[in-house]
Amino acid sequence: MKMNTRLILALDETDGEKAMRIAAEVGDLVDAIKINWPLVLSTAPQTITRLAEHASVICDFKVADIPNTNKLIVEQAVRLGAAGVIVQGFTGTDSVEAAVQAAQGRDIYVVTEMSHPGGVEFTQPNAERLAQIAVKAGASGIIAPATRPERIKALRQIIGKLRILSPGVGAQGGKASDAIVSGADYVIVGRSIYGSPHPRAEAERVVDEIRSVLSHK
Ligand code: OMP
Repeated sequence: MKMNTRLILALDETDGEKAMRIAAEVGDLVDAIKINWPLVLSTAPQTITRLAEHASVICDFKVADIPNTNKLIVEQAVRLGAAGVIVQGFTGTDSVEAAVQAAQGRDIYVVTEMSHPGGVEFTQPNAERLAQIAVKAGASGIIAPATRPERIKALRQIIGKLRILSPGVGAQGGKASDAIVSGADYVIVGRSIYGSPHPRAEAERVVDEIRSVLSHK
């Protein structure tokens, strides 16, 4: 995945044609498009391949299974054109390692502390261990919450140079600039872009906000 605007679009739009229109409209403004179950299930897995014409595609399947099943899922995502896949870490190091191997050089990202309020119940107390599993298994990076930027800083201490992708910006209340200043490499933004009447203008606004803090870093 390139590192230019540091914006990743979470395309959870369930109208397939609208999703493709938005992908075409903002493709040059994003470093990747993240696809999750809502769009895959409302269209078809081949949507991954179609989106890959506009940007690198990250499959957010939050894969959470035994090593063999993780491997089978990641292989299919890669076959369809995924540049990265998001997996859960609570399944253990062997399951994440199986995903990393199956990805054959594509990126595996491990979920640590989740961005929503319930993320404090189970994922927050275990986030440091999940980040350690990401490091041990050879993942490319982690997912960490823009809604709690101080946690991005804490998790950076554990993962060193691995990448941090940070969701929770906009609709969930987090700020792109806070996440980047706290050490995120990329921010993940969904509803506030694809749900906007002017998705491109909103994406440009987020990119400008990110650039304004990067120039001071
Ligand atoms: P918006 O809240 O609409 O900006 O979308 C956020 C996107 O990031 C959704 O696709 C979520 O599934 C995803 N996400 C989180 O919101 N919180 C997390 O802790 C982890 C993820 C993720 O793994 O991407």
